[in-house]
Amino acid sequence: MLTLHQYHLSPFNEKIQRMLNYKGIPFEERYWLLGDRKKVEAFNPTGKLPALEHDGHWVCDSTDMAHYIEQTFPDKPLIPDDPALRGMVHVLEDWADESLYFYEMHLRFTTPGNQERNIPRMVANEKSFLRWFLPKVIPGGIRKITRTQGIGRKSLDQLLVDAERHVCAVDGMLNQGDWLVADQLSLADLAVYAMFQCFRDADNANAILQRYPSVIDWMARIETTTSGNEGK
Ligand SMILES: N[C@@H](CCC(=O)N[C@@H](CS)C(=O)NCC(=O)O)C(=O)O
Repeated sequence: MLTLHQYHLSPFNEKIQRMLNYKGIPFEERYWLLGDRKKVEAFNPTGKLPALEHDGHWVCDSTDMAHYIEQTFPDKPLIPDDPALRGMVHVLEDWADESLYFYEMHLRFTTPGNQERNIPRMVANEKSFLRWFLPKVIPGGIRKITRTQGIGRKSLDQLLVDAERHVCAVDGMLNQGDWLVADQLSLADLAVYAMFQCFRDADNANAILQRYPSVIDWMARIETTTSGNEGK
């Protein structure tokens, strides 16, 4: 049996959930609280989630999980064999995980209006002290991360210009077909989708998405093709 261990509201959950849904592989979900960090570190020393447990075997990074799933359950492939296409899928997945991720996180959890709505959702299941305390420290903690990464040093206006350039890039890629790489759904679509799905929870980023109907249609296509029990 597969168990996906997750924190609430992480885009990386959705990338893996949709991959498993598409391949028709049943899995259980276990959600951990931010207050459970020590228990999480017992199976993943980085303290990060998601983590995948498969009959006692652990995989602890969503990219590693995606490759593990693809190797273990090769039907309905999501990572192409062709080296050029495989390279393109890798580059797009890495762009989503290592660039778009910081935009969605910064916009959802540190910008006015979005922060007040999304942080309570993130901590809704924590014990009462942490439900009170975490909203006071999470925005500052995330700002520290994005300042170190770089984007957190830009003005909000500049960040939104960048975000629109990213959405526009996907819009441009969709001029050539229904999916980002070649003519079929791949891990690249799921990774980028997962970040744009989080953009929807930030009013300023969602307004950008809404200006690109081909991107909205592509997101709907992914939802139809990979639906299951995701979205918690
Ligand atoms: N590269 C990792 C990133 C996972 C990640 O950053 N997860 C966040 C939640 S969105 C996390 O666990 N944060 C807690 C922490 O950094 O301590 C992956 O692809 O799985």
